[in-house]
Amino acid sequence: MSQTTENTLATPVGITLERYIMRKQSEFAFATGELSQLLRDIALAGKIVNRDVNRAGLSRITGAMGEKNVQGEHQQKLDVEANIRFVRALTNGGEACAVLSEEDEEIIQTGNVNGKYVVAIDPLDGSSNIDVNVSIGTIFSIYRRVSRIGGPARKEDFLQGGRAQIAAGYVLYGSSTMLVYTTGHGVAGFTYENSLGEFFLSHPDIRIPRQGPVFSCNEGNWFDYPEFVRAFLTTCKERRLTARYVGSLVADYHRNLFTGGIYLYPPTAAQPGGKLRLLYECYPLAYLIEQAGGVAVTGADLVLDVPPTADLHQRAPLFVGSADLVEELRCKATN
Ligand code: AHM
Ligand code: MG
Repeated sequence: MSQTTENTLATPVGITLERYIMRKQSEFAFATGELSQLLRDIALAGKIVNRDVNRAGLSRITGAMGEKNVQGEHQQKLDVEANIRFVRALTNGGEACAVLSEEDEEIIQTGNVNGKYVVAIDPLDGSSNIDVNVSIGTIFSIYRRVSRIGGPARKEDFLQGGRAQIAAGYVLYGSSTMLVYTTGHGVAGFTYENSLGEFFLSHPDIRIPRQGPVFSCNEGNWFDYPEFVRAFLTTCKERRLTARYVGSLVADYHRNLFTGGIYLYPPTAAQPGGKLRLLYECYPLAYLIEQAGGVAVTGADLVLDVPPTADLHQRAPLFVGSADLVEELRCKATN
């Protein structure tokens, strides 16, 4: 056997997402497999969007030349395309009765009236980075519906509050593509193996360090930040923390999850309620960070304890990351 072959074989590719989901399912006495199917559907859409993102530059050239692709479909912006991919996958999978998406004002009824779940998604987050080849992501949040099975989903299904989520996660389309999710029993991360077309378990029990070297925010908004945020950022600089801001929430969050750090999107003068959306950005990432040992607040309050209003697309400030850093910020918000 050659040295190269030996080296390749010495590193097993590991557990596929599929097998991991099956194993986890068998660990829960009353698990019926429906949630597992939902996660598979999300992974499938993630793979397709990964492919679309990877050839985005080429598709744009095609679009500019003819406006229609080889299938005769009109070229679409990537975020709209990602929305279609996820809604289709969730519709075809059969378990989600409705989807709430950043791209659509109203709830999308999938027609799966017997589906027990609803899914809130930001299909492609990081709008400003989509066209310039910088990491972007998908964020998702899953609830068990409270409306009657057999009928259409209702707004209330999505307005149960952050603590009612039964699963949440994200897909990061970056230097490698990863799916990271929780079902309330810790956080696991899977890396996509392009040539095999599979996600493999690469990060089994993700824990965010209590402290961290990074703060991530758009400092261009400094003069619009509330005093407590400026005071906190000043202490970060005094302690020589590192500034890192991609401008894609998933990418910034993912980095800080591994290195330790804090991501901030404070309220500003222009957006006193914050910029990020509560239901499909703040809640899922707050649920996941708590599962990884971190903290997420909107200021003085834990994100997951903030009750939703009737607005499906409501915004909230977000401070999320390492427990000690976020608590320090929270203290300043309270005083
Ligand atoms: P989007 O949902 O329109 O993409 O907006 C959310 C994005 C986040 O990914 C990112 O952290 C933030 O907005 C960046 O905003 P800003 O450009 O104001 O710093
Ligand atoms: Mg977004």
